[in-house]
Amino acid sequence: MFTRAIVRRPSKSMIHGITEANLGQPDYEKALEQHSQYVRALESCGLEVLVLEALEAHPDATFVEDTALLTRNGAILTRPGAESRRGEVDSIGHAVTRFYNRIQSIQAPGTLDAGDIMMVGDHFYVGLSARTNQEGADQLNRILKEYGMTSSCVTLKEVLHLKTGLAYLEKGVLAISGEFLKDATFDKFKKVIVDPDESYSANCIWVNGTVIVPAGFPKTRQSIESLGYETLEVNVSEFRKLDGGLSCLSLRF
Ligand code: CIR
Repeated sequence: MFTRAIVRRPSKSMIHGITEANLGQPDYEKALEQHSQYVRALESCGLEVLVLEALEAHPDATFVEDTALLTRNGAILTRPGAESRRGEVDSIGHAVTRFYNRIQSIQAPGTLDAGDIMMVGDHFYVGLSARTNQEGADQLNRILKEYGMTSSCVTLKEVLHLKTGLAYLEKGVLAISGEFLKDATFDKFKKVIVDPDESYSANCIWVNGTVIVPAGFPKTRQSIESLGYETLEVNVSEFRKLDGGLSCLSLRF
């Protein structure tokens, strides 16, 4: 179970965030409204949410997930693969010290975006991607070992982050799409197969028994509900325009 989340309000500069989505510029006012709804959804799942101030100097800073990994035994601050995002980490580090005594950091030349990390109990799957390199994954593995946990790597070919295409829904259930469907690494899971025309919804989040899904993907929502989960829909269209989704917008711990 999670008890808390950390989020960060989008900045006006978000319209200049990194993107390959080709969906146009996000609407800042709409993004703010969607962000508030997202916070309310987390709260309705029982989380106490710390809302950090926007960081105008960092257009992508609302995607807090990438900057830290918060585990039950300690925290790890990342070193994001995109240089323009590295300055986000100090501010997250500051917030994390409120909750964790044990904090380590990924060091150069390692790079790691925590959107590439999927937690399954005490094991962490790490995507090697355009953002996360082998050195970053190796450092993470060493830190997790000190924390009494393990990790293994998955090489990405198409999607931005590991959790762009995968979401662990607890109880051995994995929402899975695209390139990961044929990866034997995930054979042991019970799968919710996300249809190619709903692939964005593979980025959904399990929060204390409820699965929060992005609005507008009825097939995925129904497949998840058919397994007995409660679901909640949140519209994150403005964050999708920046290649971001539900998981990217919070650190849940
Ligand atoms: C980026 O490219 O870094 C942001 N525009 C989107 C980050 C999305 N984060 C995530 O998938 N964990």
